[in-house]
Amino acid sequence: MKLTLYYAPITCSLVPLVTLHESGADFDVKPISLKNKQQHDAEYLRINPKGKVPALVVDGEVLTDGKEWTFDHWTAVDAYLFWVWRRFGVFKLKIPPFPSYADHGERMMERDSVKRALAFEREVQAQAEKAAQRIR
Ligand SMILES: N[C@@H](CCC(=O)N[C@@H](CS)C(=O)NCC(=O)O)C(=O)O
Repeated sequence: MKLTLYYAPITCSLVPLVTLHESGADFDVKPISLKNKQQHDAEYLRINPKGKVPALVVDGEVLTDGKEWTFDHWTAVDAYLFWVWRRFGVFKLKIPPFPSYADHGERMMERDSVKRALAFEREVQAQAEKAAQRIR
């Protein structure tokens, strides 16, 4: 089975990226830079005419909505919770006073899948920054 995930940093596409790492599947990731408006490129619109991430291509078939992911119950929900928790930090919002939610976020940060996804996110952001500097 060939899996290709179209992913953009900071977005909800972190959810399938973590989930794919958790599943242990072999997959490719194609970075899409929202900053550089790559989601509107003709090449990407052929994959996802909505111009949104994520898109997961499974043996040529494109899945574009969270409800269609086929993995087990736990991982996607945990990854979603983590993504929401992380945005409080990324956008410097007031963190809700739910200690167990914060604990969950800290535990997720320790997971190998999350570490790999976030390291990849940093790489993609650095590449997009370099590309943006070349355009300026
Ligand atoms: N679950 C929906 C929503 C996806 C969505 O809203 N993605 C955002 C990132 S979290 C996006 O691609 N935004 C870029 C844009 O709207 O130009 C889907 O899969 O189609």
